[in-house]
Amino acid sequence: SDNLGYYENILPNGDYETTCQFLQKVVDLMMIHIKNTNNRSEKILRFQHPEDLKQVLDLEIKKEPVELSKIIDDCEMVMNYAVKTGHPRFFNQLSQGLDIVSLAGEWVTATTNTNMFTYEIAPVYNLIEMTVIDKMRILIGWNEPCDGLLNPGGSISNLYAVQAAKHFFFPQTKLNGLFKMPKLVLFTSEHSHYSVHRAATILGLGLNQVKNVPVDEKGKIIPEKLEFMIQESLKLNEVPFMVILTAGTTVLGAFDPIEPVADLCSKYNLWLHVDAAWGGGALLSRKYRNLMKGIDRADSVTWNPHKLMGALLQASVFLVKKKGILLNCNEMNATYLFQQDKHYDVCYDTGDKTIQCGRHVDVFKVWLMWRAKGDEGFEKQMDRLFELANLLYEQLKIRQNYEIVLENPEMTNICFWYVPISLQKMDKNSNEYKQKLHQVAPKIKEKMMVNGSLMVGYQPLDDKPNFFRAIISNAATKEEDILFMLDEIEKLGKD
Ligand code: ABU
Repeated sequence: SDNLGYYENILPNGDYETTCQFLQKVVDLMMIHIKNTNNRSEKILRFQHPEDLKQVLDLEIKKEPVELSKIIDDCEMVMNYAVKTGHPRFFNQLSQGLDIVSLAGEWVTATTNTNMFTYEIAPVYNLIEMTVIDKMRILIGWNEPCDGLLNPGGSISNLYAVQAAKHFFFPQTKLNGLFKMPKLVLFTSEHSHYSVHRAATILGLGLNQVKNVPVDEKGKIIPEKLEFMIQESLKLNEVPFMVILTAGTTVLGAFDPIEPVADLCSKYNLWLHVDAAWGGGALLSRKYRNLMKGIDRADSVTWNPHKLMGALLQASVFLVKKKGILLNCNEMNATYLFQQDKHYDVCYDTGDKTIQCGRHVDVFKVWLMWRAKGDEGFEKQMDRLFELANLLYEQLKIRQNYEIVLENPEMTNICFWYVPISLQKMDKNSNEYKQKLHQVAPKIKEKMMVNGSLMVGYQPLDDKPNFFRAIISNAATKEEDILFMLDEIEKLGKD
């Protein structure tokens, strides 16, 4: 079976048996990767610097074909050097884990290889997308059927939000662009995701028209400052049209207060978008959904199941309360694709609502895992993540080499400094201390990656020197992994 020969031996022109042997070998390798991902004694990664990695890999696409056995080796090579993002000690990104049902969904999706743009070629997937959007709509608390799409990432979902808000208030911009328009201004917090700013550039509003509202010590937008800034903008004859709040900021995990900002949006007639890309999963928990109290008052919401809910990348949902707006914004009526005289109800063709043409099937793996867990299973999963985050926080409080960045965090982002003994006696307000502390996390991070034992992200924020941000969103993580993280950082960070 090792002698599979070349590409022409497998389907569509070769035989089914050779195809089975070839794919079985790839599946066997994937099963080893899955096993290793869940094995704590396996490394998370085998780090190589890019120039060194290039030396050990054979990446060239040659003129002549390579044998299928070599193609299998290529698959093995990729998995050998892949970062095991589902490893229980991977705390680096908001998206973590390797949910097996979601994986099955992704395999089925790949096997059925289709495009979401029409019901014609993706009938079940389009019905499933509508089902998932409606499920999320109910959790948000909107009473009427809404509109929505799965998109390639939260940044694109936020882009849809700005586009929808602009179109709602200024539909003429679809034809005229911003020609002869006043300055259209949107407000978001200093700690919101950078995709908000990028959306303003993509849509031609300009970065200067994004006003960054100050946050409090917990990283939450300050509604009084927001109102002041709206009024200042009006005095300058600008046209405020939108506020973007964050439910779970990227670094601190802060939840902006939705109710008072929704009041301001009603008062000044502004579109309210809530970027719950990260925090959205908490809506599945009765204990934590109140973090987003008032989200039902939003005009639109971003919610990424590939983050807290642990769906495989990628799965980002944009939901919008006003039905029809996505089609109005984006409709181009390509007659080769969206014929209106098809023999079925063409409202099930979703393609003309999007900014894409081809759209990957992201929804199946989300739906499949949700079915497998049920709402009850997801609620348990969410509560467990918060429980583990709390354990980490409590441990940090009692360990003398750590300092907490954000007291009483609301989300499963736990931010902290490791303070080596040599720095512990220094004046914490001195520049020298801050400069030295700033260098600690990158050094420890390098050691983690070279060892392959642990991955935790770090960053500076405002005037704070580099600190670790541990994200708890992996269903594989247990108490022992939280303790390991802190022990390992102490080990790697010793003076
Ligand atoms: N929204 C991008 C996620 C960034 C992170 O994983 O930290």
